[in-house]
Amino acid sequence: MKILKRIQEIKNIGNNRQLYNEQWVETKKALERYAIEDGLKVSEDIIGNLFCRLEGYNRSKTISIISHFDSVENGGAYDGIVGILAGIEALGMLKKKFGTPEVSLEVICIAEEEGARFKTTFLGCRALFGDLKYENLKRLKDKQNISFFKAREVIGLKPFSQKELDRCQRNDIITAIELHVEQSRYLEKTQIPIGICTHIPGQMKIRMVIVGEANHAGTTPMFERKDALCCAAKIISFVEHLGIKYEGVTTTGYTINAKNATNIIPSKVELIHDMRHHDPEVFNQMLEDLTNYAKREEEKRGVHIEFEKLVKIEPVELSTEINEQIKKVTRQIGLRQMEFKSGAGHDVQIMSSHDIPSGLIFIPSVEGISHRMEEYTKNEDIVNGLNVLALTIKNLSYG
Ligand code: HGY
Ligand code: MN
Ligand code: MN
Ligand code: MN
Repeated sequence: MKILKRIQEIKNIGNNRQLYNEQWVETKKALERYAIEDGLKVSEDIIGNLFCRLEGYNRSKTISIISHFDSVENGGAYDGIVGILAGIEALGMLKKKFGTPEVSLEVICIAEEEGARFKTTFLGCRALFGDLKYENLKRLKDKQNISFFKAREVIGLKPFSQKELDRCQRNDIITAIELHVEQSRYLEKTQIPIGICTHIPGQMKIRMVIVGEANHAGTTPMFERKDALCCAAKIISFVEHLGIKYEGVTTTGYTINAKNATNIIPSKVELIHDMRHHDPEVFNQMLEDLTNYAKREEEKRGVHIEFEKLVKIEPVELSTEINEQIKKVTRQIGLRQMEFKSGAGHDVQIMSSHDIPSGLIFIPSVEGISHRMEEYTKNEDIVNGLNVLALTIKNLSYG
C-alpha cells in the first residue's frame, strides 16, 4: 500500500499546511506526483483545488472522492490528507484492475477547508458551487496582515475576477464520498474499525470586534468605563453557556488589540465564535440568542460591537443509500461498522447541502486526538479505510 509511505512524505513536509503557504505548495506538488504515478489526469482551478481524474465512458457525470489538504496550524498529517491519498490510490487500483469506469471518477483535493489562515472555512468546496464572492476574498487578511491576493501572488498565482471565480462551478458531480479520520473516540472505545457518518453539524463562524474606550485604569470610576475586554469576557462565557444549554458545541478564539498594559482600560478586542449544532432550528436559535445578548451588552456598556457572519454552513443528514453501499462493502470485507454523527465539519457537507448524495467513512483516531501534532491513525486502520473506499467506489461505478 503506497498510502503508508506517502503519508510519511506528507508528514515530512510539515504540519502547518495553510492556504498558499510553502508547505501547502509542497503538499499539492506531492499529490500531483502521486496522482500521475497512479495513472490519473491532473488539473486544478484558480482557487488551487486539485482534480485527479479517471475518465469514464460517460464523461458528463462524476463520482467524486473528496477531502482537503490544508491543515490547522500545528495540525496532524491525517486530517484531510488520508482521504485524498486513499482516493488517489483507490482510483489507481480500480483503473489497473477494471479499466474504464462507466462514469468518471475524480479525487477532489480541496485547497482550503480549515479556515486556519483567513478565518473563513470551506473556501475550496464553496468555490465549486459559486458560493465565493470576489469582494469578500479581497478583504481577507491573515495574522501577518497579508491579504488573500498577496498570498497568491507570492506563490505565483495570478489574480482573478468574479467571472473567473464563477467558472470554478461544477455541475457534473453525482456522488461524493469522503474518507476521514474520526477525530473522536467512538471507534477506539468500541474497537470497531469503520465508522459511517449519518449527520454533520451546522457550523458558523461569527466575528465580533468590540470597541470600547481606552482610559486611565486608576482614575476612571468603574461605572464610567467602556471596557472592551470585560464586555468580551461576558460574551465569551455566554457563548459557552449556549453550547451547554443547547447541547451543541461552541468555541471562541480572540485577539486583544488593547495596549497590553494594566493601567489602560482595554479599548478593542476581536473575537471569532465557532458555533455548531446538528438541529437546523436550534442552530439558528443560537445565532439569535447571541445577537440579542451582544446588543444588550452593547447598550449597557456604551461600547460598539461590529458583528460579521464569516461563514454559516447548515447541518446535513448524509445519504442513506450511500451509507447502505458502504455497509454492504464493510460486510463483504468482513469488517464491523457503526453509524454515528460527526462533531467535525467536512467537505462532503458542502456537497450534501447542494443535494449531491454523499457519504463519509471514518477510521479510528488514537485517543481521539486531532488538530494537534500528536494526531495518529494506525496503519491497519488506514488500509481498512482505503479498501472500504475502493470497493464502495467500484460498486458505484463499475456495476
Ligand atoms: O473544524 C472542523 O470541524 C474541521 O476540522 N474543519
Ligand atoms: Mn480539521
Ligand atoms: Mn478535516
Ligand atoms: Mn473533511
